[in-house]
Amino acid sequence: MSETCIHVIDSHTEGEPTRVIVGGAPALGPGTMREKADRFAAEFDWVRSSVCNEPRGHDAMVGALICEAHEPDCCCGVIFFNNVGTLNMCIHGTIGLASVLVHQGKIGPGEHRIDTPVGVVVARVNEDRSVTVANVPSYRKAASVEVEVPGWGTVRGDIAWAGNWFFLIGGQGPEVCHANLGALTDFTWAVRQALVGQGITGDNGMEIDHVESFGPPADPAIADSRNFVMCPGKAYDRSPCGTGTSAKLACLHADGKLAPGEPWRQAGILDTVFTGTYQLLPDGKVLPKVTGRAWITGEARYSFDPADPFRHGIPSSL
Ligand code: PYC
Repeated sequence: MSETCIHVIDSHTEGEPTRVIVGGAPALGPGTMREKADRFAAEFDWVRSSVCNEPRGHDAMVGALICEAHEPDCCCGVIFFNNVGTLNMCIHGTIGLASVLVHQGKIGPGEHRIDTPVGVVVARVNEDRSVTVANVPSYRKAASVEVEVPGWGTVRGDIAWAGNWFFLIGGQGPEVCHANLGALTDFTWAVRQALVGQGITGDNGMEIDHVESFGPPADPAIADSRNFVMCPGKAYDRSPCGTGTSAKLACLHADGKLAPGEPWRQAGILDTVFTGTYQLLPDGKVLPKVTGRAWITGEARYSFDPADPFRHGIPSSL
């Protein structure tokens, strides 16, 4: 009855879910993590959809496929994916992955190199079970870029790379608070579509697929800022978004507003917090380090009944 069985362990990182495939995944063969991610997208999209989409998942679900690393000295490689496709990088997911590996007894406190499609990141499991992720080198590409957004007017934002491409907006659009989830979704999605429509991209024409809006924190004793992050599948990040926090660090550095090593406490829309710092690299880019916590929430083995029309998930309505 079952053509295959996929074994997953679920967690959430400061509110944002990660579903790690720990067994039953297809082998992706040799190559770099980018090549493996491209092969996963081209040949095994049913795995992504089975894991992230309804009826097993939902629009906010982020999946993680553990692979053999290509780069030396890594404990593993990982491909992140969501309701619509693969992600370049994901820090909340890396914190979730490291916490799952700790849960399984595969790693302990200390530093662990993890290979991703955009480069090697280092996850440090701290004694208190929080995880600090040293991201890929990050930078602000452009400041105060204008985009005409139908229904919202001219919106200005910074464009930054931090493992994903971000458009960072401050002081425009709906107030960044939980009561405004619908309006924030409409605003940031309209910005994302306008960026695509007006050909505003990251380097090498890469799509800016994350839009981040900032406002003041609920409590300045706990955080320096609060964000709302729109992800590529039109779901908002329940956590403060680790790559989004990294992009913010790159912009704060570029504006001379945060010194290397100085902590930045980034709250998300649920008021959970990632703490970020950065190190300045010789080429002027920054190396962000983001700390957060994940909790294991469950474990499942998926079966695939050939008679079930939705065994490979219901495609996202996007
Ligand atoms: O934490 O980097 C992150 C992330 C990206 C998309 C969702 N979370």
